[in-house]
Parts: sequence; C-alpha cells; structure tokens
Amino acid sequence: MTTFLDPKSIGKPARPRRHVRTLTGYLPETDASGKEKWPRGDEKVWKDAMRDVDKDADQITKSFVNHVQTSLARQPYNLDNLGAYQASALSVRDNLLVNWNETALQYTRKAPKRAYYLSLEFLMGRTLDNALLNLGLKDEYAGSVKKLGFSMEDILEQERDAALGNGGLGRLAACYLDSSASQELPVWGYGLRYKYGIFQQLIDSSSGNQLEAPDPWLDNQNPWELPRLDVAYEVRFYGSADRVNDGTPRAAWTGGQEVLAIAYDVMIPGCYTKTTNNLRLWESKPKRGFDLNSFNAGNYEGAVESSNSASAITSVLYPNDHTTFGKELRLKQQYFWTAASLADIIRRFKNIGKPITEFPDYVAIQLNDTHPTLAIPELMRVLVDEEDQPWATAWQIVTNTFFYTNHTVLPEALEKWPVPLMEHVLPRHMQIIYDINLQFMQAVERAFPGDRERLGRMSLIEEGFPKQVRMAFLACIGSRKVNGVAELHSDLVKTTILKDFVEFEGISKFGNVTNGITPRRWLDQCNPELSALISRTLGVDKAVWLKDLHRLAELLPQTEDAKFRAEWAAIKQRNKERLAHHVQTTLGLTINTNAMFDVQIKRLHEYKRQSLNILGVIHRYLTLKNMSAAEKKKVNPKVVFFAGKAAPAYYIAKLTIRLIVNVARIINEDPDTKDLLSMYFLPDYSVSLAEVLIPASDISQHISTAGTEASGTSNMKFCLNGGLLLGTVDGANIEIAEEVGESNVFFFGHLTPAVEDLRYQHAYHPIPIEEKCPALANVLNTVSSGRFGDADVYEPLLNTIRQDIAALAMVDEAYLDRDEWVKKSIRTSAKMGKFSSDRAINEYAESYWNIEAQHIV
Ligand code: NBG
Repeated sequence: MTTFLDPKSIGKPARPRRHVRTLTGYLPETDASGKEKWPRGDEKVWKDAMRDVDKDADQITKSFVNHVQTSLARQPYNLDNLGAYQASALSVRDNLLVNWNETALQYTRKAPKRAYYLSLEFLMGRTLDNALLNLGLKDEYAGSVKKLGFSMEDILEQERDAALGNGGLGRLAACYLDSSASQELPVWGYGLRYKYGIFQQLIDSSSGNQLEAPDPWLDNQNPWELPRLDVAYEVRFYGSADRVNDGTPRAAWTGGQEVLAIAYDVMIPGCYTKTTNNLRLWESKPKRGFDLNSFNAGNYEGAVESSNSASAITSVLYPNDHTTFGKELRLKQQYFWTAASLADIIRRFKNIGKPITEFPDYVAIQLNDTHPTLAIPELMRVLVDEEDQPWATAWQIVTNTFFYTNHTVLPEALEKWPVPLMEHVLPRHMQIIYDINLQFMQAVERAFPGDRERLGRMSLIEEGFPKQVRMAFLACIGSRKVNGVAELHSDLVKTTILKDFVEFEGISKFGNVTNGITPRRWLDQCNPELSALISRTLGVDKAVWLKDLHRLAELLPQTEDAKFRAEWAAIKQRNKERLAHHVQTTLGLTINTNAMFDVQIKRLHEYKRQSLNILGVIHRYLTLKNMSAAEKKKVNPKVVFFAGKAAPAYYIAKLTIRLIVNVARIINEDPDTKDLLSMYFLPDYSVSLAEVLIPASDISQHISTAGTEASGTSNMKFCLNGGLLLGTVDGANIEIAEEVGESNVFFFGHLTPAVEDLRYQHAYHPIPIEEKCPALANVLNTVSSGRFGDADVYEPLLNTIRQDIAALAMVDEAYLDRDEWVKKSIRTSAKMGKFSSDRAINEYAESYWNIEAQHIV
C-alpha cells in the first residue's frame, strides 16, 4: 500500500479496470522453427523433478503421510479421522492439480471456443469420493489408508458438503460441470464463494418448527479450492454516470464504492480423462483495506464500516428458492459476480490477440436463470465505454455471446428490480437498459405498428410505482437462444411468459434442453453395489456405461431372470438397511426395514405439495385405526420419509414442516398402527443425505401442481436407482414416463396434454373433495378438529390441498406383487439413459455454444 496519495485521485478510476497480471495463461515461446523453447533453467532437471498423477499404492501412501507430516504438522500419534480426511484430500488435490494445469495449458495453446456457465449457485456436495472415482484411484486410496489404520468410509464421512445452492438449480449446475469435464468440453463455471452456504436446518423439539443456523462450511479450511490472490478485479457500485456527448454512446461512470473480487479456483475433474476444468468462485474484499471516500472525509469509522460492507457482498447465499425480494445486497451480489466474471473472460479472450468483434467466435456464456442477466448491460458497458465500439456492433457481439436458460414460470420467481434501486446502485447500467429498451421498442413498433398494448407487455420496464426492470425479458432479447429445462416447461415458456417474444423474434430462437444428472454421483457413488451388479451384468468396466448411460437398456432382458431380480432386490434391501443405520446413528430412531420406503425430498414449497403427501399419510393412519386385526394382516407396512428446507421467511412452507413433525410424533407412537405405518422428517437435507436416501427408496413422490415444476431432477435420480415414481403429469415426469412406459410409473392427473391450450390443459382443475374422496375429506376435517394440536394454524395449509389420493392405493396394490414390482424397478432404471447430464451438456455444446471436445494428453 502506498503511503503518499493525491487526495484528488480518491474515488476516481485511475484507469479502466486493471487486472493484476499473473503468470497464468502464458504460452511457451517458440524458436524460428516453431519449436517450443524451455522457459528457464535446465529442461531435464525440471522435467525429472516434475510429478505426474500418482498411480501406485506406494506413491499414494507417501503422499498421504507427507501431508500428515507437513501440511497438517501431525504425527501418527495424533491423527484422527478428520486429519486423515484432510491428508487424503490434500493428496488427491495434488493429483487434480497436475491434470488441471495440463488442461489449462492445452486450452491456452489451442485457444478453442470456450463456454462459461454463470450460476449464482453450485450445490457441489462432497468432493473426495467423486475425485477418487473420476481419477480412477478409489481402490488404490482405500487400500493405502487401510494399511495406515483408517477406513475410507469413515474418512469420506468427515467431509462437509459444499452447499452453495438452494436446490435443483444449483445441483444441476454441479452435474453440468461434472459432465463438461467428463465429455472433455472446455467449460468453466463462475460463481460466488459464499462464506455461509445454505443454512443448517434444526427442528425445535417442542414445537416442531424449523430453526435456521449458519453453515460455517469454511471453518476447517477447504482443501478443494486454490486461492488466487493474484487474480483480482475492481468492481464499482453507486457513483454517477455521465454521458460523454461526443456523438458516441459512451459515458463515464465514476465515484461510488469500489470493491475487489478475488478468485478461488475449484478443480473439476472429468471421469476417466485428464480433462480437469475450473470453477472460479469470487470473494469480495474491500479495496485497499477500507473505503477511501470515507477516509478522505476523515471518517475512519465509516471507512471501516464500508469495508465490512465490501466483505458482506459474498458473505451469505440467499436462502430463497423461487422467490425474489428486491434486496440491495442481492443486486450487488449479482453485479459483483457478473462484472468480475466478464472482466476475467474478456482478459482471457484478449490473450488470444483477436479483434473484439470476434468475441462470440471464442466465447459462449450461459446464463443459469436470470440471476446473471446484468452481464448483458455490463458487456455493453465494457464494449461501448471501454472498447469504443459503436452501439450496434456492441449489441451484435452481446446477442451472439449469451444464452439464457429459464428454470421456472412461477410468477413470484421472475426477477424484477426496482428502477430507483438500479439507478442508485448501477447508474450506468440503468442508462444502458433504457437505451436497449428504446431500440427494442422501436423494433417492436415497426413489426407490429400501432399495437400499444404489446409495447407495454414487452417493454423491459414494467410501469408502476416503482417501475421495475423485467430481467427475464432482458435475458431473452440479449441472448442468442433461450431454452427451458423439460419439454412441457419449454412449451410453457414459449406459450406463456415469452409468447410475445416468440411472435417477435421467431420460434427458432426458443428451444428445450431436458435436464440431466450425473450417473457418476447419482449411481456409482451413492449405490456402489448396484453399480457393480450393472457392470458385471453388462460385462464391461463401469467407465463404459457411466459415460454412455443408454447402455443400461441392455439390462432389460434380465427382468425375466429370477436370479438377477433377487440380486437386484437384495441390493435395494441393503440400501434400506444402510439408510436405517444412518437414521439410527444420527437421530437414534429405529426404522422398520421390512416396510415399503416412500420418499419425498425437496425444498418445501406449496407448489410441490408436500401437504398433499402428508394428508395422504393421515388418511392412511385413520384407515388403519379403523381396521380389524384380520384386515391389518393384509396391509403392507410403509415408512414415509420427508426431508427438505423451507425458506426462512416462507410461512406456509415452515408450517408444513411443523405439521409433518407433529403428525409423525403421534403416528410413530401409536401401538395400534406403528408397525404398519411410520413417518420421519429427516432434518438438514443435503446432497449427502440424498445420496443415502435415494438408493433406499421403493417409491418417491413428485406431485407438483401440473405446469409448475419446470423439470425436477431428483425424479431422475430415484428412477436411476430403481425407485418407482409417483408423480403428476408435470416437468420431466412426463419424459420419464415416456421412456420407461406409463405402466411402470404411477401417474395422476391428465396423461396426454392437448395441444390447443397447454396452460389450460396442464392447469389443475379442482374437484370438490367431498365428492371425489370422502375419506380425504375426513382427513381434512380431522386436522381441522385439532386432533394434532393448533387446528387454526393449519387452516391455510389445508386450503392448498387439491388432489385425491387414489394413486397411493394403486401403489399399495402394485407392491403386493413383489416380483412384478422388481421388474418395474429394473425396467425403470434400464430406461434412464436419456437423463444423463452428459446428454444434456452435449446438447448445449452442439446446438447452443458451438464448442468442441478437446482431448487432453
Ligand atoms: C428449478 C425448477 C426445477 C428444475 C431446476 C433445474 C429454480 C428457479 N428452478 O424444476 O423448479 O429441475 O430448476 O432446472 O430453481
């Protein structure tokens, strides 16, 4: 830090955004013949000393022990499981870094077109097991730590989830990174390094209410990230934007608050390939320790405060799923992240030495929902104000660079930012958005002369008090292509929220990429026994089918083989026991593993209708209560599992948790019924908990109101693991049923969507409960009567119940024929090839980004 400073410089940009140069991204020099020159020193000495990926047990053991002694400064005498985890992780990371460096060098050498996945959420879960699998070193490490007196299973259990996401959207981003690397595609992720990820959920033991505690996931040093303190960018907020008025569209944006974005790199290994991509997460820091504006005014305390405010930008993930709150800090997060990411992308592009107009030939940027939409006006700002590009050229570049994926049509989730807030925080971007809108409105007017209503509907600015910026519309017009995440959802995007835009821009801009999941984590890692059975049966190494999931279809003939069915069923049984063991050790509860396991795990949301499931359970309970002993003998025991978090301010969602917990209390203790029906709410749902729950499920519930769940991705995970699906005609359920055949799923609602009016067809048509199902009406009345306490509080929840429970009866009936059930289970799993995230990422790569696989040698 300098000691002398010119006060006039305070708050003025010294020069356009400056990147502190590092030695990354540099290429070897070549001699006259084009041969690469060794940069310095003796090439042989260097090369002899450089390491490769560890292959044999000896090297692995050495590296583990070396990290124990040096990185952890410990000894065999004081090494616990946590220490052993850390040493394993650091040793595995060394291997990842070798590949990661090699990948980066080759990308720089070849300068292929790259794609960047901008996501405000990456729900990564644990890393160690995945890294070992992808490196192909699972057995070697397990053997090595065993000789040192540890068990790999215990070591894996020590890792804390990286939970930088709310739910499906963030987990999808994580699956897509895994698939990009596995498919050897040059794709980087960009996100935020939140100090606190999604909150930890606790259940108040007296009321049953959800409580939230912070998630200090970084407390035990994170071995999976590489701090890049030298990769830093300045990001500005507030201040003023003054148009230059020299006949160009330029403006000068000065003053305000400047903060630093510091990079943390997370290695993303591909499965059985050297390709190891990068996820770059930004952390905010005050520039020069504290804010110079306050410093100048002699306000030291104010300066310290605003330096806190700089660090606050990346301190916490917003725990809202499908809602926007218009909070200033959230807007700052979005801009901070998009500005730093774009600056980094532009710098990398400039290293290639091509004119800026060729930017879209080298760069594709995927906007994961509207959260990164500010990247559109930000790229305009850089091109116009800093690169001196004419407006039309800049817009041409922008609209060839971005791609926008919509993840919901729920109105409360469509982002809008109040114009006064945007003007205050990002004055230059607000000008740019107005300028974009002006040109856009003129173009719409030319296409539909005199259609004033249409102009109002399509404007980027929604009239009202205050006016609001409609981010989905900005994302749409600023992108080359727009897609939804399942067929029905993509149709709904085209026919509802973006209908006017389809009419204006043409249908070819709008597409569908059905979501997918990575079979590495969601089969091989979470269900190793099933994975082994599949490899044995197909007669190939797992690497083959894990990267070509359609090969699972070869299991189909096995449905007729009784021995295979028995093995299949035995694995499901052991997975149920594994879950029971987990619940026993974590919660001290004993679970009946001879029961059917019925699972619903997802964010708590009215549209997902956990309330419907819970009322089904109460209905079952009341029915059992009225049964004779003889009747009860014919009933199949059932255990119902729930897990999921509610947004802290979402009243109805929290109330649903409370109801589940309190109903479970009564049911699980009732001697008349507890052997036949029990129910558990497992607190603090996470990726790791899902990995235990999913392989153990016989049936899982995906019962959103039709037209509301864009895709759903856990439905795919359950089915891949041979769990059957009970679902509504919604999202990816429809495509799953198409693949596995409707006779293998339990559907309710309309089966075949009529074409004329999708919205209407898929919307839910209430039928009076009393008429449709007197039993359910009885359930509702029982809750209302106060039998489970506090009848009044549950009243709003009961109002959201709209469907009948006949499908559950079908499930019961089907489960009685266990042989047929196992056949359905095998058929389901065998037909999940389509839902690999490898397929999805290749669709993006080919039809959207136009990038090619790079084989790293
Ligand atoms: C969610 C949808 C899910 C979908 C995931 C991933 C948001 C805004 N949307 O149905 O609700 O599976 O995105 O696409 O989180």
